[in-house]
Amino acid sequence: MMEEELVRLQEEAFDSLSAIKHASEFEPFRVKYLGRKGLITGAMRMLGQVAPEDRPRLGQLANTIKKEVEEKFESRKAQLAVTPISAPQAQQIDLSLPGRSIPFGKLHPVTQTMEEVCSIFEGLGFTVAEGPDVETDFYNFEALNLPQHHPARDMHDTFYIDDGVLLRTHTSPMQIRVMEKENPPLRVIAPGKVYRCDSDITHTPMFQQVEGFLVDRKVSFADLKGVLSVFVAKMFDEQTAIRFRPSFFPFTEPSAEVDIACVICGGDGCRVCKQTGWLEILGAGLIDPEVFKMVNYDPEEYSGFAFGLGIERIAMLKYGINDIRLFYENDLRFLAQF
Ligand code: 2NL
Repeated sequence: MMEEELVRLQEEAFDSLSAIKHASEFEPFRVKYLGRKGLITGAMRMLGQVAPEDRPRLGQLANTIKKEVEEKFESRKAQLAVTPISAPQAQQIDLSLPGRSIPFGKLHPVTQTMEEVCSIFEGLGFTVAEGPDVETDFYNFEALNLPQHHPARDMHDTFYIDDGVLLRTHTSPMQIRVMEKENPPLRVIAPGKVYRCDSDITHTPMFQQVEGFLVDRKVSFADLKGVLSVFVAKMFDEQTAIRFRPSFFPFTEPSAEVDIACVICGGDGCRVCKQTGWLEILGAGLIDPEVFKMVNYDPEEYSGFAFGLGIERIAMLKYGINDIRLFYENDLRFLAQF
């Protein structure tokens, strides 16, 4: 009777040892079977009640069982401490291989160029003003000396949303909003997306622009030349030649287009500069008195300059890209190069 019970206890202990899957299960096992109040210890204590002639045999059996359970307990513990990778799996894993590298994202080349342009002007004391992409006809055209039916409006192939509501064709509306609210002296740049219904290798329907203006007493064309020369020196190369060509914008008078010596051939003439040696990078001028009247500034007291440049155009020159549409195709093979 006692013998059967001892053997069953051993089987039970062995089974539950084999079932152990986690190190945290060993201590409860030890307490249950091998502890001072455990099942095996309890069975040994019962030996005092068996017939004296059975006692040596059963005592020996109980000792053996206790020893075997203790041994299996220790070996199971050791086994679980180092669970080796099973053989077929071990052959497939080459522990000497380097880890997989995680690809880094980066800023879009147009964003990088935008940040560089803005930080140059911020370094010259300009503050940044941002505003809505959807504008009214008044801020986009009227206030900039482009009345309804003015022929110069044709230059800006406009996306209209509603009567008098449109996608801004330049960021100048933001400059008007600033001048309406604040008084000179002012030094402000307006970066952002602008929209024109136009698409070919030098035009996308959406492009990005930075416009800047400065208003104070006695601002002259020389101040404009100084600021833009510093910009070109910082953006391109300290030695880059710069020239101003007479031009026309409805919101500036006089107006100029600004060229830099070709970044490819250095001025000798090549395909990029169409053999002229020069590349146009921005438009600028002295703010037209008519614009000042629209924001209630006295043109007799104040003068100012303004300029506008396309960010994609600057990025194309800086990185030697010949098709503006590449910027907006989202091809990682192109974008990963910057
Ligand atoms: C270009 C030429 C230009 C301006 C933008 C401006 C803004 C105000 C008043 C007067 Cl509020 N002018 N902006 C002036 C001259 C040229 O942009 O080719 N942009 C890409």
